[in-house]
Amino acid sequence: MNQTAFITGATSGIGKATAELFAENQIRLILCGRRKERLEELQKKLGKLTDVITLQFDVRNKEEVFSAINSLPKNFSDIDILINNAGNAHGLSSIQDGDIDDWDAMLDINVKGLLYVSKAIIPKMTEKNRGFIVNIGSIAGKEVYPNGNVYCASKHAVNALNKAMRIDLNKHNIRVSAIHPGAVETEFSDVRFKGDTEKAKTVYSGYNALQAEDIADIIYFVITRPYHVNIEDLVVYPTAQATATIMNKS
Ligand code: NDP
Ligand code: 8X3
Repeated sequence: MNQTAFITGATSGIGKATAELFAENQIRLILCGRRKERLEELQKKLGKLTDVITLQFDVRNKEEVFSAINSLPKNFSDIDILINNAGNAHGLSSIQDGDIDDWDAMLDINVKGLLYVSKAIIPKMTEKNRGFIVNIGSIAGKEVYPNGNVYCASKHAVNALNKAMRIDLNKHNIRVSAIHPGAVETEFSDVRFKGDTEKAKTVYSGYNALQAEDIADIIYFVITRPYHVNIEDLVVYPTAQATATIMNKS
């Protein structure tokens, strides 16, 4: 597949699994994240399968975002697919007990970071009237659950931006899709619970949680439909999950 994909949050979880699957299918990769060692490992491993370049930046920092993207060598600057995946929950507290730094992190990363990256890449798509943006939302962008408040707000914003992008980019022939997973077993809960791995494990125990590879498969399916087909919005649960809060645990 002679295409170039730009994946944010490629150092872990859904982004990493997507990078691996894309590499197996010879999609050229621009992989982003903050953790340099992980980016280097990925470049070494996936570089055996496809062309890979890595960009280390924090999506919260707009100077870093624009300078990293503007520094792409010419042979990587023609981006066909943007996977807006970087994001996390920080904390799980009631609105009255929430930590303001956690709120800032979620809104800055999940919403503003996605906007900065999109703003830097969209002109590369509008100028050729072609491109594909896949936004990774969440069931938290469709429902609000107890103590999810600001994370849910950030993912509701992603849901709105996904729709807004599709509307505004419609005249540029650009496909825009969102995938909204339920529980996926990644480092997500380690981050949410600030490194409390025991607590994080309980989120995925007693049922078969989705794996990052399940979401990567879906992303690959979405981006490989014929160009006239746009899968605009998908919610994906583990079979054991019925809503954001109803989980059939043994
Ligand atoms: P992980 O914690 O495994 O991965 C998160 C990725 O985002 C990492 O690669 C991390 O890279 C990157 N990231 C986080 N903060 C920043 C930042 N400030 N700047 C740049 N990159 C950043 O979680 P998932 O794979 O599960 O999460 C991926 C997406 O899926 C997120 O948007 C999440 O909200 C969403 N999601 C996850 C679900 C789940 O249950 N796991 C369910 C629904 C949606 P690094 O730390 O190297 O910067
Ligand atoms: C991650 C899924 O249910 O923890 O977006 O919000 S949930």
